[in-house]
Amino acid sequence: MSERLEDIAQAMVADGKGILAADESTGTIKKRFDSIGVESTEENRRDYREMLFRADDAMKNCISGVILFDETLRQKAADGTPLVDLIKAAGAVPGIKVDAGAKDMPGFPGEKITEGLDGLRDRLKEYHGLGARFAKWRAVIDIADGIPSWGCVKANAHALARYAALCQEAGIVPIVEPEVLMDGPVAAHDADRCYQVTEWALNTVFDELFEQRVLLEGMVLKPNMVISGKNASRQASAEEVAEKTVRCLKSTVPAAVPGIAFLSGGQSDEEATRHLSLMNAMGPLPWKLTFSYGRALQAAALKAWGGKTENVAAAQSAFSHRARMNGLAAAGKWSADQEKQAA
Ligand code: 5MM
Repeated sequence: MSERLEDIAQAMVADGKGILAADESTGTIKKRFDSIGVESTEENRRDYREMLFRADDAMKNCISGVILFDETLRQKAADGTPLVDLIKAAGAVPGIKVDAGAKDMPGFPGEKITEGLDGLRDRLKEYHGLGARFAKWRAVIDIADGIPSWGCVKANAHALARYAALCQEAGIVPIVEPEVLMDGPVAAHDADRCYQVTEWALNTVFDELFEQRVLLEGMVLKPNMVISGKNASRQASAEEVAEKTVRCLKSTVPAAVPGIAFLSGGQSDEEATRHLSLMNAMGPLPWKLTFSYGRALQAAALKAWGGKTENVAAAQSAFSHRARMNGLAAAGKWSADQEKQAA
């Protein structure tokens, strides 16, 4: 595969494909495993992820890249094959989460700042040697009374841009993920409030990317959709989410960016698919629009697996089903009927 940043970024948003976010840190994967009553040991985490990466139908036809956690990038399958090689053999690009997590921001109660810039240049060099060709850094923006603040939006955008510049120096495509959370506490957190905050965050991020001389052609944006908060008194329809998201992105994301790969952020599997498909059906658009889902790609597979070897085939078929549905959505061709037929 070409080593040019622009080519890697294009491969990550290839037609009808999207990214599998399997980069749950140790605490998050433990929560996922707790939900199915499986202990979060290194071996179980390996078995679960190996099951996903060996799901040929999904991996070869619908997945362009996989975001890994540090442990997974170094792990071997049960037969000794490095997990990275399974991903490459399926024709997908291996990626690595490089942020050190969103921590309480000093002086800004209720807000977070993502850490991880110290030593990042050396870590990126090592990750490149281990096969990673893209990376991910997630900034978290909360919505609440008086939140987010300018200080928080600015500091997170600056860190994202510093990270992106370091990635490109190392020959690694940065996924830039400013996530405006949908689980805020306030009833007034409707889709319009999400629109304002998302527009603000994205404008600030692209200002900072420009100032840090980041090559837009060699990055992928991973934003939230413009959606009502979980506790909003009014819930936007799927059509409204699609229309507002596309409008917000068109007003903030330069056309030089090759692709936008959404996070699912707590939407149900089918909602995340429906929204993506509606947006793509609104084309032509200046960039590719696809998925980089964690929960919305894995939830059904995780449940079907349940930690048991005898369930591997069923879990792989649950994963392949979701991946296929999202592959269709990335082309604007998903429908509820197809969902039922394929299931
Ligand atoms: C897979 O989850 C990712 C890692 O989360 P932690 O660092 O908290 O363990 C997460 O960043 C994920 O890639 C994005 O939030 C998108 O995942 P969802 O589930 O929102 O699609």
